[in-house]
Amino acid sequence: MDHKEGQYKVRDLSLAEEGRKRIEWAESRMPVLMQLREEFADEKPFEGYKIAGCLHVTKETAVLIETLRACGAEVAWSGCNPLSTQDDIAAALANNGTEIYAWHGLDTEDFYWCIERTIDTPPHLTLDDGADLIFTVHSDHEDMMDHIIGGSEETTTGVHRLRAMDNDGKLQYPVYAVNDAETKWDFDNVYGTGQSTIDGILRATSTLIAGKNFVVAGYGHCGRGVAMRAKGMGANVIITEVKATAALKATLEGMRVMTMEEAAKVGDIFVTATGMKDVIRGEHFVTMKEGAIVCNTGHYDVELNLKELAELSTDARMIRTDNREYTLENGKKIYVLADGRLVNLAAAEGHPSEVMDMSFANQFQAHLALIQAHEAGDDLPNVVMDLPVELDQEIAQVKLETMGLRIDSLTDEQVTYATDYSAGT
Ligand code: RBV
Repeated sequence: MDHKEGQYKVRDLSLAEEGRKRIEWAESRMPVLMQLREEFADEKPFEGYKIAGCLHVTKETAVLIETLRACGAEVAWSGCNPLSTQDDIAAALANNGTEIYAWHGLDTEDFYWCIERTIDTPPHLTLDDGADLIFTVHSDHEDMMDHIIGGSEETTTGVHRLRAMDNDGKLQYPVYAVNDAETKWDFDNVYGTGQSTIDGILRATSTLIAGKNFVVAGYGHCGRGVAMRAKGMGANVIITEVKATAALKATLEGMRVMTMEEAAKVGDIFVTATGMKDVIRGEHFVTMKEGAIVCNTGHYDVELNLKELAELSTDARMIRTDNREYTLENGKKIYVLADGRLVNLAAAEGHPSEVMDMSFANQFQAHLALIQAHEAGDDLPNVVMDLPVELDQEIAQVKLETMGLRIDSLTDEQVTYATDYSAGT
């Protein structure tokens, strides 16, 4: 472990060069964020502000961190999941002067130790993925509230947590729900999760997807993305749901819908994407087929009840990286990937850079907006806020341009037509 008090704690600083090359690769695929870096590098709107971040330490996050720093921010960072930190990226960031506390495979105690180090000096802004940092600040650091201007949240689960805090009147500073921006959820959650989840499953198993009964629990944006990609690879996709409209959409999109009780008996590969606990539990594991592969792509490791699986098992061993083989009392073997933690980040590299480009452009803009409001003396309410919808069109427009794509604009007559309610048949 390489540790410099107050500056970094990472697994191995000698991995920095490898990490640096991967960051450069991500930069070449994140034109929107790189354009923001170029646009604001001289002005440095973040100068004088400290951002504490708690988000997966990946090559894409490194591009976000270095963009914020290039635009003047002081940054202190921790990972937001025990298995998602890429040690070479953490090393490259530490080596480049980023205050970072993150390594792959830390335990719960170390996880919160890392978060605490990022707020040893109080931040002005918090940037979360899953709300663990903002929750820590609210629970244990009441004294920092006057210092903090606002925050942002990256993911669906975190936004749910924050809305619950907001409804309870417990939120003490304004937070942008970056997840809820169209250029985030409609791309990252669908195409990002879709591809990276399959990527994680393949790296951990190298299994054939074609012809398999592929069960996806949850048909929200993430589940839909996974189902779409699995179908495209020739799987027979089965959806389990608790929400009638979501189940109906799945049916009309050509998926089979059944209960988990039924799906457990026929599935070859299972992925949970619900945000709910105990989606696959003991009663399901015992009825699964020999060799079933089970994983989760939701933010927290609560969707698979692995405690019940362990109780039903006589043996467990790592059969390959990120793949644990359980032998059940009934003699069957079940393979659990990444110990039920989000398989796309634990067993693969998370979402591709191209989609994170838009998610992180939204993060950048959220923090810029918080600072601008602060400097203008605007008193933002202590609630969960949406980013302005115009921002989605701006981000999408830049993204299209960088892809060499052009779209039409309305003629003056069309604009008039669009607002003329008297025009009918
Ligand atoms: N996520 N980040 C990455 N490559 O850095 N991949 C996925 C990456 C984020 C994604 O935005 C999602 O909302 C969150 O991880 C789930 O924790």
